[in-house]
Amino acid sequence: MQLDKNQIRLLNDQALPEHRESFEYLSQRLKAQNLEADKLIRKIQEFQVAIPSWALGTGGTRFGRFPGGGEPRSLEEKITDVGTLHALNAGSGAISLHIPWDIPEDVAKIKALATEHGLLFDAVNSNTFQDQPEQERSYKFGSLCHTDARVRRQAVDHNLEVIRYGEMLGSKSLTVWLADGSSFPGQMNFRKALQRTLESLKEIYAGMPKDWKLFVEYKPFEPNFYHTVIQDWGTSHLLASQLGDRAFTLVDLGHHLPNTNIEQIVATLMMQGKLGGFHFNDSKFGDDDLTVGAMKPYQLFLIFNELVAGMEDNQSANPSPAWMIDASHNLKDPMEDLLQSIEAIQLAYAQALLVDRDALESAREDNDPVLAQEILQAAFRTDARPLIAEARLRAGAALQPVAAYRKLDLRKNLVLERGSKSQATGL
Ligand code: RM4
Ligand code: MN
Ligand code: MN
Repeated sequence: MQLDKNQIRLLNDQALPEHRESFEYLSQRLKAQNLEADKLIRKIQEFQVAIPSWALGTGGTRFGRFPGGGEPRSLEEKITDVGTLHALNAGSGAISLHIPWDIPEDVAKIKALATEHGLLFDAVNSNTFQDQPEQERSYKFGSLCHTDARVRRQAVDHNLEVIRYGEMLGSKSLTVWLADGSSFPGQMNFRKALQRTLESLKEIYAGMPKDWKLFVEYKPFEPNFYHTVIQDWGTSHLLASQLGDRAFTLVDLGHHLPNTNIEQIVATLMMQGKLGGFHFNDSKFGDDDLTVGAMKPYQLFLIFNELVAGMEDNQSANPSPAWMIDASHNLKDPMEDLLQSIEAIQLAYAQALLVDRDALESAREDNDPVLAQEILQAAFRTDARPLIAEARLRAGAALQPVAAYRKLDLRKNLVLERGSKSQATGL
């Protein structure tokens, strides 16, 4: 199902008078602060966030799963769903595949379909955290860190295979997230496990095409509860540094212990030119996979404040990070959740673009925390919604994506087309 642009236009027409009024007002306010709305809109339009293929179905917890129906049954249908999201918000122009959940059978057809929807293939993700039915050896006690060289071999080979799939589709990076670790004190030799992981990653790194990047994700807990081999950004950075120039750290917002200063991690990594990828989600306790911005929008803004500072810093050698939403949905319609997430990301980005950086820098140099806070919060408290709505409008997308999704009855149509019992591969 391809969304008809005319339907979006008709809905936009209804919301246009009110939008015009608020956009006009905001543009004037921004102008008074020497900010050009047109320039900001272009930046917002350029900021594209990849949708992971596993986010289109219902997730669930280990206690249960409550699917909503109409889930994509194939990679083609997943691409179509991301296409629908992109048609509505013009901000999710890429898809990130997880192998083996999304093995492309007919590469030419998959590529053509993605192009039809204006989508690129972002980082490919390997999966050595589950055993697959046809798999010879188990990852129960780890993969790249395993004590048995044959298990490590299998895990390395899997990653090399994922790279091959990515190459066929035009991806330029591989994300490695490992569930490796231990659940009981004494179970694993920390040093040996890390050393073996490094050796395995070296092989994967060597197997990447020369224009590819390797993203090393970290996580302090889950599914292992005592130790994870790559527990934090420091461990990831250590590995990335030893691997080489094309290895980077990947920050996933849900992969921190409560109250970790993630914005500081972002600043440090960007200063080192080592922030490669970014996974968005929100949480209260851990890796909760909640809608981006649902819980801590100010923290998201502070993180974007550092991301923007890093991206605008000409001295920093940090390449533009690969942006992706990483969430799996338990209660909401996944499509609505993703629309809300993209909106929250764009909003935080737009607000971070409004920060008066020169004034902030002098407040810092003058050791004036009061003024620094005024400057940051002036940007955070600006209602930037008309700006991102205008960015969408100019790109032919919906002024109000969630409302449009509902008014067009898109979930109902998906259920009619795919049935109420269809189940997507993924978590
Ligand atoms: C992990 C991690 C990875 C994602 C898997 C599905 O917690 O965030 O990025 O690939 O979940
Ligand atoms: Mn992640
Ligand atoms: Mn995660």
